[in-house]
Amino acid sequence: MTTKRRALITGITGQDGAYLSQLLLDEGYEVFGVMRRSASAEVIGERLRWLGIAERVRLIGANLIDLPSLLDAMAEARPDEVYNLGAQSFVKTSWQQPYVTTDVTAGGVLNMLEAVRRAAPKARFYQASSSEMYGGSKISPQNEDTPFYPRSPYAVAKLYGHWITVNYRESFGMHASSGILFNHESPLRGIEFVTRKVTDAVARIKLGLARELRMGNMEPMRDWGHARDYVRAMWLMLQQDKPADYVVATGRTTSVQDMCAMAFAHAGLNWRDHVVVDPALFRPAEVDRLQGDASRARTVLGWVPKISLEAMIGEMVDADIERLRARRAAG
Ligand code: NDP
Ligand code: GDR
Repeated sequence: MTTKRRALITGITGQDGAYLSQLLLDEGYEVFGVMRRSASAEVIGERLRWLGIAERVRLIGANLIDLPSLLDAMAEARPDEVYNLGAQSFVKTSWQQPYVTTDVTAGGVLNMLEAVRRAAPKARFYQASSSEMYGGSKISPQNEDTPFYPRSPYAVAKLYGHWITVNYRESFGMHASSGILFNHESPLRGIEFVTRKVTDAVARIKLGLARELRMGNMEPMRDWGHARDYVRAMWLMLQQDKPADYVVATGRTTSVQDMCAMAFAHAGLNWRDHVVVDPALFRPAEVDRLQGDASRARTVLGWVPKISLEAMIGEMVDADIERLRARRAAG
């Protein structure tokens, strides 16, 4: 009998953690996840329940800012692969809570690398880096060699996480890879992010529960893909003999306004009838345009995205309509 491979995921209760868990379970892994203590634990497992896998993953109480708890998590999970997806991941919040963002999103990576080095030295490590690190770059499309220019406390923290991962790989020979992932979404996206905010509003308007959607800056352009496609790239990175850094993107960039128009049109609505631009929702510094060049991921990993933006936005609108209908039916 072959023993099952074991994976430990931080951020397992988030969007990517849920889809990655599903993929790893399908691949026959035993999946462990770090969950931070919360008074609302039953709400936090919602995404895993949505995918029907909550009973199949093993949750371990730990926190990215608490190294002893991470060492204990390593000892319990004895992982072959570690995916560090946990973070304060909302860019706008990073201006309101820069210290929390730095402690978790930057310092948490160092804690994880130390925990792996000390307690699971053979494990392969994945760091969830971000296209936000390119921020103000004037070079487009962006690839692994494009210089970084972070434009938020979040992006600065991610840049630290990226370089400390590279440094531990080069210093200690760790199998540590950094995935520079561009925006990816799904029906499990947090409601504060722009795609889900829009698809939820479209569903409310469609069902007569709301009339208006207040938006921030409609001009920024993003390279949006589907989380289900992107977690496959994470896994592929850790299946390689050699660790490396990879851009993961679709190569197509779309404005917030065009994405918005797409979502309304999917429900037979016109965005111009409902959207109000509110300057109070603008960010202190904006990232105007992101577009990734995922040639390395395509060549080395054989990774290509399968789900189009139109299909994804349609899936998200339909899922939000379904959720609201179910809530209404439940009273
Ligand atoms: P989410 O915001 O959905 O999930 C974040 C996860 O981190 C949650 O499980 C959260 O737990 C956990 N977490 C937050 N703080 C701590 C802490 N102190 N200790 C332990 N866990 C903590 O993010 P996504 O799934 O969208 O993204 C996954 C990762 O990929 C993040 O690092 C993000 O920054 C990065 N990324 C995401 C992209 C995207 O477009 N989605 C693109 C590029 C990078 P809880 O449920 O308790 O809040
Ligand atoms: P982003 O995602 O900051 O790119 O970070 P988000 O969806 O929050 O914003 C995308 C763009 O939309 C503009 N925008 C609005 N955004 C939000 N959230 N709400 C609004 O009302 C609104 N109006 C306009 C924003 O200004 C921005 O330009 C995401 C996160 O998942 C990060 O963790 C990840 O690293 C990056 O993607 C890649």
